[in-house]
Amino acid sequence: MVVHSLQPQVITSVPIIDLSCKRSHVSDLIVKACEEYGFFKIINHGVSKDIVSRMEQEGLDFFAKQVLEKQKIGPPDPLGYGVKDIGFNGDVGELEYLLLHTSPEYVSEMSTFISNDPKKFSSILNDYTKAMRELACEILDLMAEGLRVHDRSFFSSLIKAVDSDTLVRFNHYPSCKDMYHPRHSNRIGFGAHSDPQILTLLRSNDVEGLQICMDDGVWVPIQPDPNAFCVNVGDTLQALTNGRFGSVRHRVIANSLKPRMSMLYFAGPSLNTSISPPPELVTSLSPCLYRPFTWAEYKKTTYSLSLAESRLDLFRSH
Ligand code: GA4
Repeated sequence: MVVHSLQPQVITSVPIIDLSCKRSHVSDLIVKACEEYGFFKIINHGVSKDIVSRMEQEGLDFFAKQVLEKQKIGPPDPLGYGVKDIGFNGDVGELEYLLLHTSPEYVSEMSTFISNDPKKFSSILNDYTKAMRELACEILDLMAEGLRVHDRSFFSSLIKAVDSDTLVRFNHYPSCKDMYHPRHSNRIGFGAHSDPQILTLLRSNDVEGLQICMDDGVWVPIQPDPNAFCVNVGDTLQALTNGRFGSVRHRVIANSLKPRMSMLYFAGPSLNTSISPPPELVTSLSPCLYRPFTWAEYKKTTYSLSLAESRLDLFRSH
């Protein structure tokens, strides 16, 4: 006999997808995860541990520098080094960060201000960026397959462009002790928001803090796993899939006794890319949810609003 519980289902974890499994199975699981959560973790992703740990060390070395040194590349414009201030509309969080563009020209120019060994820094950052781009493209191709989009590189081609507007971010959430705060106060490390780009790949150390918001408003904590990558759908992918995938709201609570450091890869298209879904995802039953817009237009709107704003709603076609 099947007993149906009257209790609402409490979600305590998110899908963990093994990328080494059968391709057709993986693509179906990814589509399901993106429809239900807009978020999943991947394991057996093939990214070299060495690339990840060298990148992590660069972040740690940078944050360990004297404040005056770090401030040489701040305040962020929005790129550069920032402390507490997020964006230009008064949002604050309990963190310091380094936000960088991934274009090799920008990286080589900035490296001198970031590291005592700029050549080493730019080579590590470029290696990490390359590994993340390959992984992001692989995931986007799997999504296209799972969605039965004929052109399997429809999504990935957008982030492969040489002038793609892709960013890398190091977020460092100091421990409470460092911030002279009572131990268990629920300090907001990074306030609730969705990511504007196409896809985000996040890797963190083993310190918790990340949470995602479910449809019913319940915040689900994501267990940290330094060997996995967290993948989340960005606003632009929500528009590109005509709303099939949801751009999940997430936040970071910084109440840990240990410092958390995360490294994020925000895969975005080039500025002049027009964002509209492939024909397979637009039918008479599911007409176009959003009007076409360029990434430049969307990015401008993003920076004109505050962190928590649901900016994609402004682009709805009806
Ligand atoms: C969230 C995702 C990325 O970290 C980011 C952030 C950006 C910034 O910190 O400069 C934004 C934020 C993010 C969304 C709303 C705007 C823009 C701060 C902010 C208040 C780099 C991005 O692209 O959008």
